[in-house]
Amino acid sequence: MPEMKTRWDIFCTVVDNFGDIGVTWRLARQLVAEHSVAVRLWVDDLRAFERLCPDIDINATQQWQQGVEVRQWSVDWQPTEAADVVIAAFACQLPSAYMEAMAEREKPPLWMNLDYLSAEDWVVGCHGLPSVKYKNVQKFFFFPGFRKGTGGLLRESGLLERRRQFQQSPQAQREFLQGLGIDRAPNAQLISLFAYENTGLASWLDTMAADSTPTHLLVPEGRILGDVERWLGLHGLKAGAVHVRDALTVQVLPFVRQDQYDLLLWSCDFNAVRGEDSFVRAQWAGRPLLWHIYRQDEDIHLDKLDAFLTLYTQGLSEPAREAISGLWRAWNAGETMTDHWKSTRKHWPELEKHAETWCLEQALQADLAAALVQFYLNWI
Ligand code: TRH
Repeated sequence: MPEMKTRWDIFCTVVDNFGDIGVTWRLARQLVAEHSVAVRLWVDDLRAFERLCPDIDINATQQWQQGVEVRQWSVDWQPTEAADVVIAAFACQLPSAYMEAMAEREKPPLWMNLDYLSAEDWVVGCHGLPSVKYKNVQKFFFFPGFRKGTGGLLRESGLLERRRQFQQSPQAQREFLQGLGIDRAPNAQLISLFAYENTGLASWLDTMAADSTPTHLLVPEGRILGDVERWLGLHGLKAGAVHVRDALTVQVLPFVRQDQYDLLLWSCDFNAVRGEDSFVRAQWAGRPLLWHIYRQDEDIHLDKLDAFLTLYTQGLSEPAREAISGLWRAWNAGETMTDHWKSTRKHWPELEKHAETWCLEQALQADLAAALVQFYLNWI
């Protein structure tokens, strides 16, 4: 008799942007590919999903993508059996009929809330703790994180080897970039820019334009484009547009599929990223990065930013630590970037080495999918 696979249901509400679906889609694929479980991914907004995975049929209520059963999570919920493991991503509220189905199971499922990523200390103490209970079904907190004792970070098996091979192959990089219409000048530094609207951008672009080293800036279509347009004095920038201002070439890219985005990060010397998933992927790229954190009420995101900086800058010399911390803080405050960028450039070799060291250190932790599976095995 074939072995019955453990069934997992992952619930995702797309609050805004792409991080919610970005994280859950990545997790779902990895669980299927590496842990041989059956995954249903319930998503309430297939249009956001389609941007990351153009194969998605936005009208299908049920479809299979890379071994994952994708279900449209619509308001008129149809009765369905509850799975063995249930993940509510980022505290989303499960349908009440599904909660009933969980409670009706002979053996209640393992119910977890996959929380937001944070480097703060308290995460270690809260990871894995019981949360609320619904009838006989206990919910648990599952916290991703950078520290020992957290749920770790999403990292597919073989990711760093694939990244290394790609970065060691000028031909693979050239082919990938050419496929996106990018013709990199031999001595130009390549930077990718994925960020929310930012009033600090103009000063950063001014500084790069005035630099003695040329920069080729790659900007996937998205929220920061308005600031780029203002700086260029142009309207209606579209993918494919290339504009040169002194030492700076600005090129608008299409929003690429999720696995291609990794290749973009791996190709660049420096990556500006945001939110949660691109932030983690830029760390796996092993290159220096700039994080635009997702804004939260009462500025609580600034505590998260500081917590990460404290952890990330350990092992850097004092001047390099000040340079990168100053750059990140200015970016997140929308302040002028000029002096911070110049100081960061001064410490470039150290920051490059450090990015690789940080990546390897983080890769010593169990990855998030493996940690979830282990949590389940300990629980049963
Ligand atoms: O899009 P984000 O800002 O997402 C989120 C959401 O705002 C969410 O509500 C919030 O909770 C979270 O941030 C903190 O940033 P993120 O997380 O980096 O997600 C972007 C996804 O888009 C990521 O999976 C990478 C992917 N991506 C592509 O697939 N192609 C692209 O060209 C680009 C630029 C990104």
